[in-house]
Amino acid sequence: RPSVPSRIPGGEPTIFSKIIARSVPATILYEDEKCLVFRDVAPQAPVHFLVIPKRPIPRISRVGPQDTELLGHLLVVAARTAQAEGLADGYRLVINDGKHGAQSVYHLHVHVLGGRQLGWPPG
Ligand code: D5M
Repeated sequence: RPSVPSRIPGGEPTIFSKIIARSVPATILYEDEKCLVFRDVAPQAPVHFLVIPKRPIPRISRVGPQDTELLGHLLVVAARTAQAEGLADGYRLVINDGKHGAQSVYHLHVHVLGGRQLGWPPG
């Protein structure tokens, strides 16, 4: 069958599945049974890492009530890792969704950006 490009919304697998499987390298900051945290390969701030569920939910607009606990866990891990990264002056969490949100990898991920003064509003 034809291969499914990872950029197709809902298509699998993405590059993040390969990072979870360790077939693509990444700088991993934290891992547990439900999630993985690694540095963004194209950092937009001095500290920029991603928190992803191991289960490949494609995007935030596809979540349901069954995902409530997992989504809470991702945010708690994001905050704990931000603290471990020394972001005591604050930071920003971002979830891009779909075309207008400029999502490029269709495996849900929380961006954590910090280490400099961020602007508002985002572009
Ligand atoms: O963000 C997707 C993010 O994923 C973007 O900031 C680059 C990052 N990325 C893409 N490939 C890799 C690898 N291989 N390692 C680490 N980070 C990666 P989005 O919100 O979908 O636009």
